[in-house]
Amino acid sequence: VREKNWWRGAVIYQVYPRSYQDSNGDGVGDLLGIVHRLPYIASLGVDAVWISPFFASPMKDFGYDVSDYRDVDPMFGSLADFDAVIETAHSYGLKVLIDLVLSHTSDQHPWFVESRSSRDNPRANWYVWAEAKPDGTPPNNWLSIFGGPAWQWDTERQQYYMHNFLTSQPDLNFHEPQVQAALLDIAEFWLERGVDGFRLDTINYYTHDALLRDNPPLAPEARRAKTAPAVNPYTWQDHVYDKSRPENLVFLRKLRAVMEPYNAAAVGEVGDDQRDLEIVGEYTSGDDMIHMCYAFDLLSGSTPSPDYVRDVMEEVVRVAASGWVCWAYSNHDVMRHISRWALGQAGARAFTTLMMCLRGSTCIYQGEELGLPEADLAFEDLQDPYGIQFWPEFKGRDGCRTPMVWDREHHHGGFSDAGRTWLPVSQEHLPLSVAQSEQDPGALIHHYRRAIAFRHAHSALKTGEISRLSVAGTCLSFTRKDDREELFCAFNLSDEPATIAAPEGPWHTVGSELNSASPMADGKLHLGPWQPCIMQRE
Ligand code: TEU
Repeated sequence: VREKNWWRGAVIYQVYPRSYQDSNGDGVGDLLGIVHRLPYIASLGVDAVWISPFFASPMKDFGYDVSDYRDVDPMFGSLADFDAVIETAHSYGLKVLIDLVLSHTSDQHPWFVESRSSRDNPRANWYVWAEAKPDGTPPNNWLSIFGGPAWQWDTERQQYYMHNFLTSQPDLNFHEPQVQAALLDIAEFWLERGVDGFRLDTINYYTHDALLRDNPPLAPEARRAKTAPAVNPYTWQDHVYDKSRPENLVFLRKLRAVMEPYNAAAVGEVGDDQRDLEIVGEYTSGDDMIHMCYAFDLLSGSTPSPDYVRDVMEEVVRVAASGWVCWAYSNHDVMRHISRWALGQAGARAFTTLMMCLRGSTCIYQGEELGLPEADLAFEDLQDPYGIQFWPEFKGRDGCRTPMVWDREHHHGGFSDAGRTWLPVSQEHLPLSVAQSEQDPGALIHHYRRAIAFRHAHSALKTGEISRLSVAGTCLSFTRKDDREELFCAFNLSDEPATIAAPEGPWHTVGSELNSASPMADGKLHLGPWQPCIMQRE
């Protein structure tokens, strides 16, 4: 039986199955490879593992284009292998979240094959079909994130269909009740198979404006795209009609109801919206809504300054106070944060400690615990269509998707026995491999373990409120408090030493294993470069 609120404050480890561990020598990772590495994942002390899509797929978007939601792609194994993932994970006390991509399917999905075959078949209304304008151009100005219009002319049906992502990823029509019912059935299928919940892909894209109104342009100064690169014209529109529609709430409520008897948890991805935290608030507030949402505020942009982190956390308090955010610094879509923020070891450690002290749940992306930088790939190596489209201004998502490095002494760093792997193993990553890191007491992985354990040892960090957010020079501080304890957390986010006032009252330093500073006799906190100070009220 699952504890009802296990997901609050949980640490979730994201596995990108193509690149975790290859068990059959074809150069691509698979489910049995994950089974083999679950003891390692458990050793990090995380609560759950989120596995990116492993469903049957033509792999145009590497599994985010599903052609059968109820089967495993042969490249990744079989349903029996998936059962082994669940069983092994559970035996180590790990929850399993799978990645449901419900907003769109592959164009090879039988639903789409049928839907495009005529205008009056039983699934004719399952996708978003529309007439051309009289001059033959698309029905409106909506754009695909991956480049070009969001509309593709279909020669079979002689109509346009909508796709937010690739042309091979047609959007399902959530205005059609049968579509919603079919998707809820799929969720139930996996819950029955034993999953502990879902990472829900692109939940704010589910529904579109039924009147197909044009998106208004966005003023240049308002272009604060959170994930799409600036070179992408997608960032020039205000996406009020093609996504983040109020109707999404209705479907999310139904999904929650399906999950409820299983005590399962969902983390929904709210992608690329100017007001993403507000949407997170709408989607996660109340017991009938989904549990948490993944926000992009720490997943993009340059090194977060203390002011930026304070502003984001204050915005959460303002617009999503009764909701629940799931934070991440890295994932399979963005540049690895060590490179994006140009962090050294000390900086990486500081941001890890900070993450474990933030209010919310948290996702760690495979290899982040090793401090892997973004891999540098040649154009010839690229696999991601998004990168190929916008190269060289935007290099795409392959640099964060190269294979995991297990042991530099082994072929392909221990990832695979194949002659060639789907993306090359980064040579720069080899010295940081798991085996090498385990033997190096100064390696980042040990800090991840300590910081995760620290969070688990403090109920205030998992579920407590956050308050008194403040910035002094290069230092950010706040308190976390529940009915058991109150913690003061301060972080010097810079490579220069800094001094701040210690909080008033009887406090003692905790977290010496995280290099937490102690107050000096003068009542001040002298923080070394990147040093935190965490204190507990007596
Ligand atoms: O990503 C959604 C999303 O917001 C992306 O557009 C994101 O902006 C882009 O990948 C930024 O680099 C999800 C998945 O995480 C991604 O891998 C898929 O390609 C996408 O949905 C379509 O399913």
